[in-house]
Amino acid sequence: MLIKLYFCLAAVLPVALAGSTPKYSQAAIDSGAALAGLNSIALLNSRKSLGGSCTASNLKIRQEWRTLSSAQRKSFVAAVKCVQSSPSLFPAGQVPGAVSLFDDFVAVHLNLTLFVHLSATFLTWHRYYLHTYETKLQACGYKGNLPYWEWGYDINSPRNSPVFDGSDTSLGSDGAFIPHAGLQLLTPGAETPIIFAPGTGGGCVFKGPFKDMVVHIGPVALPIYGTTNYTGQPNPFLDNPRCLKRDLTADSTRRFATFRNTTDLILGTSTIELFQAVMQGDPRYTTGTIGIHGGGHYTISGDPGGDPWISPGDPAFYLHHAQLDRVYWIWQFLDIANRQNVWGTGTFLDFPPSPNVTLNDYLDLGVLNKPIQIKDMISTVGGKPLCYVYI
Ligand SMILES: *[C@@H]1O[C@H](CO)[C@@H](O)[C@H](O)[C@H]1NC(C)=O
Ligand SMILES: *[C@@H]1O[C@H](CO)[C@@H](O)[C@H](O)[C@H]1NC(C)=O
Ligand SMILES: *[C@@H]1O[C@H](CO)[C@@H](O)[C@H](O)[C@H]1NC(C)=O
Ligand SMILES: *[C@@H]1O[C@H](CO)[C@@H](O)[C@H](O)[C@H]1NC(C)=O
Ligand SMILES: [Cu+2]
Repeated sequence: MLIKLYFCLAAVLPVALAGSTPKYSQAAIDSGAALAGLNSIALLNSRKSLGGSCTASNLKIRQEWRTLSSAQRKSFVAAVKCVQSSPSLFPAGQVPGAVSLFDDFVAVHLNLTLFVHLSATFLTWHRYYLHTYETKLQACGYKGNLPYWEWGYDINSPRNSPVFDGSDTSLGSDGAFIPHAGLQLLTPGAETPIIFAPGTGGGCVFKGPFKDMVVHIGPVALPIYGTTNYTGQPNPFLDNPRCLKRDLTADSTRRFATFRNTTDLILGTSTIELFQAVMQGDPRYTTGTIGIHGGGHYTISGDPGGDPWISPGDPAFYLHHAQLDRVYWIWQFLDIANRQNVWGTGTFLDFPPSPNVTLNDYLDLGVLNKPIQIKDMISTVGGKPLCYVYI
């Protein structure tokens, strides 16, 4: 009994020695206790690094979806709907599929896909993109901060997740079930595809918020079930109104986005080069994996969620990417002195070859926000303008 308790405490409350990361038992890693412990260390360390305009009194806290009250979750959904009914920022006629400000986010992501994935700017570009989305929600009257979705809780049944259970306090349900073969993903350079067991949806979101949402942009490269082929529109910027589809795929969560996968990434990489590569399943470094990044995306799947170019067209995208940003933040603040750099070039898998990216380079958000230097996106508490942490 005593021994059991001792191991249990040792797993959950490791001694956080200055400058060194604690050792966790496999059980603590698999249950999420280790990740929670690492989050606490990152929180303590980030509170010591506040800079610029970021102070203890204006520090914002991003929380996991299920820790928000029902009222907070409903106000978040209301703000997303407000962004979806706000006018597009593009000059009239320039992007016909950008019917609302929400679609602008999709158009900008689509436009920059080949520069902000498997490149040096993946983490900081998405950090700025999410921050900008958060400010648009707040401009719509939302008083909270961007929530995140911890996939680790949902590996057995994403359908029953508070994020996707179809209740008024979710982001809407799974898609209606349509019998189909599984996804087959042929990642760049791979010879054999990653094959998933079919998801539990495939059709339109049938219940809860976003049941009647209209998707406008794309698709660009939507996987065709049971094949390694894709389908898309010749001009994805045109308006192509259709329902929001999901295909919640537990096989993706279980294989690529478990507590173990996330914790192993954080504890197993000590350079930004490897951290970003393992997170994305970069084929230049790993094979047979899509990383936690792909793991979360293909848990959502569907249209637009399963199309890498336009995945921000599903409101769940932002909670998934906030979790990725949280993992980046935890990793950084376990050794912040050594984790403020970027590595790589500005093109997808460095194709076509391009110069190394530096901290002085700018991140482009098109119509959504002004260009900003990467160095201002490195610390979430740097105050230029970021000032948030995760709990
Ligand atoms: C796409 O990016 C180019 C270059 O930055 C820009 O000129 C163009 O306006 C962008 N289009 C959209 C739809 O964002
Ligand atoms: C996939 O696309 C290729 C090339 O367009 C085509 O030859 C093949 O028949 C397609 N396969 C399936 C299963 O649709
Ligand atoms: C992810 O974690 C699960 C156990 O939680 C493990 O079975 C799987 O092999 C891991 N995947 C990768 C790519 O490490
Ligand atoms: C780009 O970065 C790589 C990795 O650090 C380095 O080996 C290479 O020399 C750099 N290239 C240039 C042109 O600076
Ligand atoms: Cu992206």
